Amino acid sequence: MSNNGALLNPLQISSTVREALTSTPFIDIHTHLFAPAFGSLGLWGIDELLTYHYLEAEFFRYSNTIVEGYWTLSKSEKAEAIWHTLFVENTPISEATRGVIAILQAFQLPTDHSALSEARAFFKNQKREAHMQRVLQMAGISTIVMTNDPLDPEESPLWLKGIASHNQFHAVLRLDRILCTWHDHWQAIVAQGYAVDAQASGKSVSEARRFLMDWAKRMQPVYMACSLPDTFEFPSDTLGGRLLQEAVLPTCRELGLPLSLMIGVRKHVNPRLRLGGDAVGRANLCCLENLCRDFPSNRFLASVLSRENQHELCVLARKFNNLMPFGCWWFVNNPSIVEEITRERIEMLGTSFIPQHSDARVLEQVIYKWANMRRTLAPILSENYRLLSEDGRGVTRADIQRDVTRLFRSNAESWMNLRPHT
Ligand code: RAT
Ligand code: ZN
Repeated sequence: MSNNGALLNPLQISSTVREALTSTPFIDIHTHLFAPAFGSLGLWGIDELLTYHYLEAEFFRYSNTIVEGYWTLSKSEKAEAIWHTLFVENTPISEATRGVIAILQAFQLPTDHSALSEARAFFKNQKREAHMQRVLQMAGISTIVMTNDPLDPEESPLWLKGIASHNQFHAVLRLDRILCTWHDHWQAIVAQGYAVDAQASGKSVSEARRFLMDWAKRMQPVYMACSLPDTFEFPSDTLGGRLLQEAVLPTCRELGLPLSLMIGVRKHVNPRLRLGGDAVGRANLCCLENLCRDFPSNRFLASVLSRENQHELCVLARKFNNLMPFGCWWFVNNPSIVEEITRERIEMLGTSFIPQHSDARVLEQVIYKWANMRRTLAPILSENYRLLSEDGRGVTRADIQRDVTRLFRSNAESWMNLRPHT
């Protein structure tokens, strides 16, 4: 029997799991990162890391700075204020602050009170493309899936001009402005040459379909996506419900693309905090049940924001094989909750889910977010293999490698129609 086929003892299981998690390049299926051709839309470096909206929200827990005053500061002034408040005057033990420390440490930069100027000098000296490759290598990821909004005033002109594809970055056609805020954006669709109106009446739906088709041709997306409120219902006799049913779902079917639904965000509960001002609400996942049942030829990727919805999502995935749960999103992307969700998913779904995405907005965040996932997952997987061995089915190195590949590569590859990596 080859080494790969030998049964492992508990110690060997743990080290093999760690090895497989370290050596397998992951696919990051939802980020807000951009390929280099998108220029300044792609954020990187220490000032961007410090002004991440997760940290901005934490900053106001400690600082008396008036929110409106904060927004008038320059990027570097904001970064300095956050550094001083969260990293000097307080101990950075929250998940998001610890992430910055882990990044500094990964580049062997100082992590103490005086680290900011050295970090700035370091990032200033990096050449963008080479730095990007190094970061992906450090994070152990081969492939990044972007979030691309055809109605974003900064992004859409780049696509319309034509943007070179990049073999490590894949596009996603994001639909929030179409499905959730049509009233504010239908005119931008008109400006791009489509005959839609404010009520999405008449030929608006077929024009919206033509819009999606044209953008899909331009972006070659791996899926379409929308983030939805906790109050989302389907079916629904609303403008968004109609556009989803009559424009988005048929276009996804025609193109063989999955639709990713991220459910449970309560937008702008504190608008003064801007991006950091959204909260969470428990959703009624009957919407997902109805979609999966009534549209069996559509495939759905789903992530839910509320901790209380996670178990229900696993149950639904057991009922519908056109549903793929993915990631631990935003407020549930903390080690204690990731652990709980991932245990639950393995127990209920085996390896038929996608455990994590980074949601990185700033390039270097992939380093700590993926390190955290590997660290949280290693003992969980090891324990499951130990239990399996105890129950009578020994595990081999080949079993473990197959499972890790499935969780972090091939489930995503097959759902997004990506050619497997060789
Ligand atoms: O996690 C985040 O950064 C959020 O602000 C959202 O962007 C969310 O991930 C989304 O894609 O809507
Ligand atoms: Zn996101």
